Amino acid sequence: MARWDIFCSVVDNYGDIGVTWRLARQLAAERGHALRLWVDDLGAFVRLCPDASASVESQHCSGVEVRQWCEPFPLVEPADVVIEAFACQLPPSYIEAMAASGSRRLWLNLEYLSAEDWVAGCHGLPSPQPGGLQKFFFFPGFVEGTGGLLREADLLARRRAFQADASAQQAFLLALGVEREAGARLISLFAYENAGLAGWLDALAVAPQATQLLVPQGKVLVDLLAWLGDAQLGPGDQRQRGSLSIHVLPFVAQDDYDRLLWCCDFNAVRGEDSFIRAQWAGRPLLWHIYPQEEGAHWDKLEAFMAIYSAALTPETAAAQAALWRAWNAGEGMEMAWPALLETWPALQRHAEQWCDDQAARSDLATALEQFYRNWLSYAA
Ligand code: TRH
Repeated sequence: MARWDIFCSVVDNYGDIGVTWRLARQLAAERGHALRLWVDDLGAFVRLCPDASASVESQHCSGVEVRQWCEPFPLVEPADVVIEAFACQLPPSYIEAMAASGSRRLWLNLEYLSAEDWVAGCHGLPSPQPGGLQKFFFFPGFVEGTGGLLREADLLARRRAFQADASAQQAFLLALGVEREAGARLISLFAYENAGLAGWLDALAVAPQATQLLVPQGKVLVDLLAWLGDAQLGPGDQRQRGSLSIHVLPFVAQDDYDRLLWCCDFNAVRGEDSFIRAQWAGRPLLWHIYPQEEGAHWDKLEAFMAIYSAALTPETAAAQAALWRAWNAGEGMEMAWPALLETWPALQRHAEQWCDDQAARSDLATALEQFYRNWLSYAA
């Protein structure tokens, strides 16, 4: 058993805390490590873990010691493995304590996920730091030579059992106020503000097959309100437009969000963590990538689409690419959605196959632990 400190600075949204909270839980539950998760915005953490408190300095949640990352930073003994998530800056006093401790600490910067080619070349590279310390870059990824993806050991077994259990799904949805209509396509929608939503909703409202669209509270509600011509929408609200019924859901706990994805036939997701979880759901998906300055996110989007669609026929790959580009450009969904439906069975098969292929690789927590062991034996 080793002691691990994970530092998370919440930049915006929920991806930073979403990833680190999952990783901390997994390392504690599956590997028996002592985990401290330092978070500078407990308010964001509590959205994902509603049983927690946003106002205590220290609390234990799912086997993890969750600590408020405040200034001045308390005097603590540095852990054996120190992870700064997404290049957040560790407290200077903590770095000094690492340098002064006399024993070696593994210091890792856990990077954002990208499918771009350069990632494998940078994964694991060292970066010398003042005070004789060394930091390593750890990149998650989809291909050999990267650190893999977050995936709990029992995740796919739990997912498949839930998807095979119609009454468990029904009970779960009913608790969220959703009654599943026979023959309707169930879609979840988690996205940033998106001008392309109107075109998609237009297409869904006139489609021959009914759609139930489940929208957890969040940024995209602005565009939903504009399309509906409503002033306000909250959890539990429902609207019908043609063959489209819209259900507004509360923002649910992280494990429930997984279940929501497992229930749906199609998941629109965003950022990093929900994007990975939709892949583990084994269902077709639509990714709203986190927009970056100067359009840097487009290369990331294209890089992922290239590897995700490699095994698809050119027609299916083109339909999927057209939809993803339309969604991220914020226009053209009314054309791209009906075209995608033509490829539906192939997309469904592919989503399961992709999930299996990715699951055949080491997961991120295992890769981190392996990196630590290698580092220890190298250091010995
Ligand atoms: O919230 P995000 O947009 O986070 C983003 C990305 O991580 C991006 O890469 C980063 O640069 C930026 O933040 C700062 O999307 P993401 O990554 O999917 O995180 C959302 C988390 O919220 C995820 O862990 C799932 C969780 N969630 C719930 O727990 N309940 C819910 O109801 C919903 C909708 C999401």
